[in-house]
Amino acid sequence: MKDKDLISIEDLLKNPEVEKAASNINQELIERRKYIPPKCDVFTSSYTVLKDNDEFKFSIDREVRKQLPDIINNKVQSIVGLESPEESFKQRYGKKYTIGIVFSGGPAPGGHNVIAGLYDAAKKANSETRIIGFILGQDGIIENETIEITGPLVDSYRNLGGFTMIKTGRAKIDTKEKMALSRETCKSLGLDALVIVGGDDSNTNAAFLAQELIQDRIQVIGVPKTIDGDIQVRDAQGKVLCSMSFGFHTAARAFANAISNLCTDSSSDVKYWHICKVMGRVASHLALEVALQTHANMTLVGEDLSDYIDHERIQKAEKQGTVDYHAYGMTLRHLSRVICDGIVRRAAVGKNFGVIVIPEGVLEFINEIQIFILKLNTIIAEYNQTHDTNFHDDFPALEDKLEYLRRLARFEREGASFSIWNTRDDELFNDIPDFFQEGLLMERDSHGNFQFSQVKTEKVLMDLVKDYLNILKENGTYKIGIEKSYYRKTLEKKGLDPDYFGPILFKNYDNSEFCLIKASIISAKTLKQELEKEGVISKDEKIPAPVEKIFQKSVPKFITQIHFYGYDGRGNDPTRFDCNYTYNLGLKVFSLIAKGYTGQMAAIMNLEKDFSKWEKGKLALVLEKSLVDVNSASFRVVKAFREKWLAAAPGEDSYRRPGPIRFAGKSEEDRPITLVLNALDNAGEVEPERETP
Ligand code: FBP
Repeated sequence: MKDKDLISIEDLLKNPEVEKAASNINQELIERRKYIPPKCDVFTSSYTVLKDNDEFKFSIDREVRKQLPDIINNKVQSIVGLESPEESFKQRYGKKYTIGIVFSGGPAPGGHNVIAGLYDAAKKANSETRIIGFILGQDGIIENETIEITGPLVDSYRNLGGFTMIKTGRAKIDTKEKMALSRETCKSLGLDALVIVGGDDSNTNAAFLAQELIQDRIQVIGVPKTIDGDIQVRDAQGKVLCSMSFGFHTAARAFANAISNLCTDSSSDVKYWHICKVMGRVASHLALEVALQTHANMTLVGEDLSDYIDHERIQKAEKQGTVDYHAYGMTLRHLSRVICDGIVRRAAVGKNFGVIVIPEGVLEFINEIQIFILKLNTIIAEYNQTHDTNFHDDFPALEDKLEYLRRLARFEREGASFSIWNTRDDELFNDIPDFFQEGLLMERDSHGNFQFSQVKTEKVLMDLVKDYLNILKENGTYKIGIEKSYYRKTLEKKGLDPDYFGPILFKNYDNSEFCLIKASIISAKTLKQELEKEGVISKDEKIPAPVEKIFQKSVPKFITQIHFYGYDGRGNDPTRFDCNYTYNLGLKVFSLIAKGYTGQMAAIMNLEKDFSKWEKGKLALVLEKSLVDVNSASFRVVKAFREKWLAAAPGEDSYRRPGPIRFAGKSEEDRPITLVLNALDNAGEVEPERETP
């Protein structure tokens, strides 16, 4: 285009289309901000009141009872609506509160709606009530860094993802000093209540903070969040109090959409295996949901692997009169073999492509790696404690760290007192690739957690897979199956008789739709030898071109594309399920505060059912992470369909298209699939999906 045809930059920037493109307010944002999540029936009443719910029983740890004497006897509460309570109740309910709120840990879609729900309920009860946000996680409490949460601020974040409004952090109030500073902050701000939105650690911490602040009459309420889906609270009899933390559905749906697109691409261009690592620090809940959403060809579930026993190896050892201790527990090598088996079987029916889902925390369930992680965690913690410094500052480079470990192994060899790191550990550790050593030795997060998201788990596994596939290729067992009709056409076109060459080239010519070249033919040279042996060609003759073409087509190339799905899904705008769930959690938090409770965790029951049956608030105190239950309905379904989804058979793959998260419109599913399936075990009945109001 000539210069004189160009619109001037001044005019260009004034153009309404350009203004629209340059604005950060688009239609999706407008619709999201406008959306008003429906309220559970109980929250449509003028007031809410809490009633002890004796259905739930807990076994309480003696030490916890000692440390949390004033809150440990809290009962699970159910919320009921109230229209005309007594005057004293109205006064307490409508009193002017100052409420602090903080996000803790990784962002989870829906957090802003917890604030919105709390804000709306609190302001409805008394418009003078103040909501104060602590900035950047619990550091904000320790350091008294706050922001006033106003109506316009809340409105600008309604139904939006992230924790952007007040940010988050991973600090913990875990020392007497930090506890004292936090208490000071809460008192100086005149807080009536503090709301901690966080994971299992933060909610457990919240219970201790509640105990500490009871003397100041400051209530502490926890709200369970994490995309990992590993906060699932049950009572001692297994009754479900909280079946899913918020954020899980959105993250899983976002991952599933991206992974489903890869299924479509890979089955179109048929040349890549896509390796998709999905977040979930330890538990594989997200991977399981993604499997149900997408029907990817292979999905590893860590909890399933940890149950593994290699019976074949045990029997072999028994026959030899020995014991094979390595047969007990999954090894990386064995896992790579399982993956290779799927790849080889698909290749045999012409599918040299596919999608594998690997949970971020899978290494936690591989026996040999678990032992390394445990040992290294202990070594680093002991070092820090003994020297009152930081292991990683003292040994910044990998070589320094390895040298320290070598020293430990030497002490052990020289008969010094018991050492956690022995020569065998050191040898095994030195056998693994540098980048993986570095990953295993990397700094733990502030909660002492091993940071799986920083380790290239998929690379570790796929390197082993590639090595083994090369071995299988060389011994002739990894081949691409050639469709018989294609083979016939190719040979006939050049006047060759396919039925003559078929039994010479293939091991299954007579009985299969996809023909596999004999194991002994692994190169052009071995192909020629075979043809000579069978008297098809003489030493001086060339391999017939169509035969060579068929052979070349049978040689597999294993090309991978590696993906990590984590932060992207964690930052997604919430699904309607998460919007509604979190808004009602916020409303619930205010009910707990208005009734004067402390040391409680807000939860919504019956999430697996239709919205009209979502229920009230409940409580739990000290939380533990919950893993995927391999006896759950959702896992059993995935296991039952494993073979179908691997699709190592002629014909189409069985991929499912969940599509992108649709905020408006009718086609968005309204709850996570795992939630619905797991409820089948508990109740035997599931509410049909209904359009969300
Ligand atoms: P939370 O447990 O705090 O909710 O965080 C979960 C998570 O997203 C994990 O899935 C992931 O392993 C981890 O956070 C990543 O941590 P970081 O944000 O520090 O990289």
